[in-house]
Amino acid sequence: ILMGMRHETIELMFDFEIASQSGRARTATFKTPHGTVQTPMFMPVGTQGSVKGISPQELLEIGSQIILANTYHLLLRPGPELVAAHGGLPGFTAYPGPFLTDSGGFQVMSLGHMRRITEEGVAFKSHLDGSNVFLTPERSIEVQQALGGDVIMAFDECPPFPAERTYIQASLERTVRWLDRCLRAQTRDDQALFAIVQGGIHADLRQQSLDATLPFATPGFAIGGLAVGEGKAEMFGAVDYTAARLPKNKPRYLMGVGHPEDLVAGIALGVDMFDCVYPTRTGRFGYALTDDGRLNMNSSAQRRSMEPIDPDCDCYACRHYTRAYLGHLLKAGEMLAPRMLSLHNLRYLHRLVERARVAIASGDYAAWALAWGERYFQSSR
Ligand code: PRF
Ligand code: ZN
Repeated sequence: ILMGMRHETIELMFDFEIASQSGRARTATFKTPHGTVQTPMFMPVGTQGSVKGISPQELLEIGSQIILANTYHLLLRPGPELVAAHGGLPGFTAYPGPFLTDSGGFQVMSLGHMRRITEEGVAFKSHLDGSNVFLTPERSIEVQQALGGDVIMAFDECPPFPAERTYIQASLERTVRWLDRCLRAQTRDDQALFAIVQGGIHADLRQQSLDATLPFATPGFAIGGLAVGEGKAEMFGAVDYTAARLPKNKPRYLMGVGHPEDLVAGIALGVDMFDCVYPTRTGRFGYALTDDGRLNMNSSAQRRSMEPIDPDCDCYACRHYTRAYLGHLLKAGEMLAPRMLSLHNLRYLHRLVERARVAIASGDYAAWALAWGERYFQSSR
């Protein structure tokens, strides 16, 4: 009975209203306790409770709406108690808007060592000090409740690529049993727990995962298990199949994706939420995202350019700096360069999804996406 009541409260608190549609693409507003957000959207990654080099004030200025943080990292350091003592992530980080926390399963597999998966959970050694840690669905939810994100993720397993079909199937079945345990462990009614659909790149396994996951009727659904080394055609085949079978009236989140072209394609398939370290990571390496492709700001050609990175961009870097200055900062190893390129790249992805929302509302998303792609891929930079 309590679980049923909580379900109703959460449904009301996390209202998802579709405003317009074009083909399978849609715009919507998604209500959360820390603010209402517009979808499709891109979520910056703040693994340690900080989007590397970018202040909360800057995040608000560039139009960030939800920040992603990681259970795995914050559990190992500084520990959920310290974050909870600050009133959760908004108090700890001074970012006042919504957070989404990932459950830890994926990060254990990519960062932890000597991990052992059993029905009970995942045992692993911390990548920080080698200590033994045991993460279970119940513990992941307990930690995510302490972190206080508005959206929390089910504890799942993302198999590596490639993996045996039989392994992917056993793994997706375990992920469903873990989802059931996550929902039973949840005691707060102000956090939306999203289920994660697995199944690799196989349509029949995606279908099995969907059949077992959809009855839980969680307030949102994620597409997991992709962008792990499969090709783009295989990835979008799985996104196409899965997104088409998710409920229309709930947000859909494609985990760990992506690149500008992945957002444009994912939105066409009906995806609402994306996250990726790409804009900040590639920015730290000296690359800038533009409609003409990715610019290498380390190149000597850029160090002569009196132009901004992107004349259409309204970020601080584009309003104030020439490419030549940013190139100089990079060459000199000044920390302002990675900061400004990260800021610009995040603004680029936020503007990209803003333009996608306008195109969807205008009714011809496909035409906009095609025109965008023609210019983006034509560049030889
Ligand atoms: N599961 C979780 N987090 C993730 C993924 C997943 O499958 C992915 C897939 N690339 C990224 N982040 N819990
Ligand atoms: Zn810019």
